[in-house]
Amino acid sequence: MSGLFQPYTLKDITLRNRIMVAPMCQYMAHDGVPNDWHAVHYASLARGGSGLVVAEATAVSPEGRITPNCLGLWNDEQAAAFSPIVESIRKAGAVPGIQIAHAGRKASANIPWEGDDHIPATDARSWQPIGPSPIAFGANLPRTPQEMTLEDIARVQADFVKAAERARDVGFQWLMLHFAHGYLAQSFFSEHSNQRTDQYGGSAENRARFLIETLEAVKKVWPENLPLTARFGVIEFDGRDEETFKDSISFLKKLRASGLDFLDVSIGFSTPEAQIPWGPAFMGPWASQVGKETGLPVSTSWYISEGRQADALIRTGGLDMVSIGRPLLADPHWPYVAARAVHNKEAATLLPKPYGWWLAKYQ
Ligand code: FMN
Repeated sequence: MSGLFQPYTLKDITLRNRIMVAPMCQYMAHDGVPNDWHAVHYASLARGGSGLVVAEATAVSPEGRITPNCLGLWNDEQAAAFSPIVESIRKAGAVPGIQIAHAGRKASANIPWEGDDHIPATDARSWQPIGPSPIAFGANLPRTPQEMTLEDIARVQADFVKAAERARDVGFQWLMLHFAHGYLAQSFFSEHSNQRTDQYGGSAENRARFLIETLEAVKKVWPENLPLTARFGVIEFDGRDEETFKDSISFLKKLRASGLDFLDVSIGFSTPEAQIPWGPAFMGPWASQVGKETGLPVSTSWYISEGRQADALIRTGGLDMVSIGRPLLADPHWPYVAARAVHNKEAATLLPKPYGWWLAKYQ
């Protein structure tokens, strides 16, 4: 049975272990362009020993950013600035991945440590968020999105395709479509945010249409030999999970048939009223169930913080990978610490020689 430190192969890509750096927004970009912050951040994470480094939610268009300081991949300047970052991730032995995203009705917000709320419409830094229906998220994000026309839908899908092409050309080898967390794609799937009466709303099948079409369009440009993956919120913790989960499974089976290779299982975050049972690895059983019912390889994140716990999730918990967020912010060398915890004799080889050689010599 595979453990956390066994390599993982998907299509032509082999990861040195089952640890994915979860995408984590840094809110440090200007005009969507990566800079020295991102260069150091991603190189450090890759040097820390993770198998896969997924760059944060990167907007496919200016209006698709969560905040004015989010990364983007809608122009050549942004793509060129990603190039050395991709190279540094590869040099450190990790596979470079990227999450491409559109924030939908949650767009045009202040960065978390400056309010985490919608920028008022009267502020020159703000822009008009769009969504499937004119329904606001509420709470800290009260702005009502502009309902997308069919032309808007086609344009955003084309933006996803163009961003995927740039990601491909710049050397990313693992693409993650952001279909989760209440952003645009998830908001098409959820009845909390989608009350359309056309072919993109109503039945679960119609609410899945935007996501399936987007994947199918991206698949046409993404290399066949590289993983085409997504992150999707399979439930909302809103009291209607049985029905939502059933709809999610039917949708994911279709997405798999359309070419999805791997799913990072997450939460919908479509309503501020959700009652989420935060706790150690609490999404593990849901992800395992998704894997069993759809046949997709899966990962999940949320409060997976210990090496032995992560190893058990791979060995017996039904996961193919773990997606680690905050523990890697606390310590980019978390994979080394986790390897020590599971008594992996090769732990120090996860780190570059200037670190690992000494740790192996004097442990
Ligand atoms: N999830 C995404 O899908 N895309 C993001 O860009 C993203 N940005 C995040 C930024 C920060 C600073 C944090 C803490 C989380 C973010 N998340 C994002 C969620 C993480 O990917 C991850 O799922 C979450 O932190 C739970 O995992 P953890 O308990 O290991 O931190």
